[in-house]
Amino acid sequence: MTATTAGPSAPPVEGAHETRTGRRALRAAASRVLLANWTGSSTVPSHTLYPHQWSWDSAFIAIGLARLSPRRAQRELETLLGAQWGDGRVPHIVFNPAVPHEAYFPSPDFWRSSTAGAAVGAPPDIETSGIVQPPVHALAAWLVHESDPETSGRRRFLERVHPRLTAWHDYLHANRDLGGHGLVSVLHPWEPGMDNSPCWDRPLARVDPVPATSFRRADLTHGDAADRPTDLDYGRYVRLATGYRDRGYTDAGTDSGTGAPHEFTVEDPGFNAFLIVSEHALAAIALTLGRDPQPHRERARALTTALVARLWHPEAGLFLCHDLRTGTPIEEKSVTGLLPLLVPDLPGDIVEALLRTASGDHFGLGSTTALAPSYDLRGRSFDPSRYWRGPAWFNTNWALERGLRQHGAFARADELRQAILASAGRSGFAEYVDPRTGRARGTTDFSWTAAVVLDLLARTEDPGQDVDR
Ligand code: 9WN
Repeated sequence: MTATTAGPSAPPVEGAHETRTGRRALRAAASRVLLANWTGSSTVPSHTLYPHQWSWDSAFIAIGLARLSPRRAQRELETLLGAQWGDGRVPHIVFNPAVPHEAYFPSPDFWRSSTAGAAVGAPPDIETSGIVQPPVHALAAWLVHESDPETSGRRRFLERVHPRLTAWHDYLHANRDLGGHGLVSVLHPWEPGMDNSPCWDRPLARVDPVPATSFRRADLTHGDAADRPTDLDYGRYVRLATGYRDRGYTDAGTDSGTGAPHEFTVEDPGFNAFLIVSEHALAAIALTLGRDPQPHRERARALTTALVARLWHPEAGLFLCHDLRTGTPIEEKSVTGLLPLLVPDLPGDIVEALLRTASGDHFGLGSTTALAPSYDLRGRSFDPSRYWRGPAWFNTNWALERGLRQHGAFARADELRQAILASAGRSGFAEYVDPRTGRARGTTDFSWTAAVVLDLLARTEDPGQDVDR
């Protein structure tokens, strides 16, 4: 891996999705973002703010890269899976040794994976973080394969990734059902990928923050402080990660059903929805390889039952996170509670309710907002700019588009697809946008924004596509 520098920002592409020429321009612009963010073996989310490889980013990136270069998409996932730990976990960051430590906090010398994680199988020769992110990878591997089965077959891509993806899911099932209820728990707000969501405010309030003077944030060098978490949040993130590291990244905690000894243990609907979809993808992969798909289907079925039984709240009209330490639901409406739309076997009344909630006052999809916000428009903590506390993100909207289409809401899926394309192009492939105005927030030239554009364009009639095999 080499450390590469950022190229010029993508200029806004206005109304590009509406004509054939426009779609070609949008595709070219999105391709330039991914090509510029490629480091030789994987893709950085952003050269400035996130100069390493991130786990769920790589899954979305691979889905988009597959439309550009199936080989590169395969490499993206295989690089990530190459950093898998012996216990099966796929770390949330794989560090590029060529990038200086000051470029991102927390850096490898904070996580110390190769030493602190040695007992649970952290690789000795690659530095990574020790926490995880949502398991979008098997879904990504399947979509990468499907986009070009011939190249995938020739390169034996599925054969190579299947054991690693299975080990990853095994880790989650065996080590992360911290409540013992058949759902996977997250033990740090970075794990569900929606770091600063108001859903974490209450469980995080119990965590004693380390002083802000004890660490040096790198994100504020590149990002606007109004778009990012506060120092107090960071103090708590650091406390939780330090505790996990100092316990050798061990997960034991199922006995009490409260997730002890972890101070923060939450069952998150989005994380579990991605796991269900990825179990279905593993079933499809197993079938393609002539192996038994049944264990994956069985797991998907059991997870779906547990998801509905534990996290569905009809009075709220969506799924809620569940705080294992207090044994109570977290009464905040977040886009994570809509993500189970991705799950194929969801009961019909729940699908109907989710569709109503998505377009109702709290998310405004298709009425007051073009893209679903990350958090309740009417919530006490709504902030249109700050990180996961209101802005609309492109990966979650891509997932919702897929969920809408899967459940037959074609017109709404088409509308959302057009909105994603328009907003991504207009915002210079922003990390996230103000859900009411579409104004770019966070960084630009953001990889998964470009990736979901490439995927959605390829699913659009006449995308004007050339693929490098
Ligand atoms: C911490 C890389 C990642 C995304 C997360 C997003 C943000 C990191 C940070 O960036 O998190 O993992 O430094 O804020 O919240 O979803 O994977 O794009």
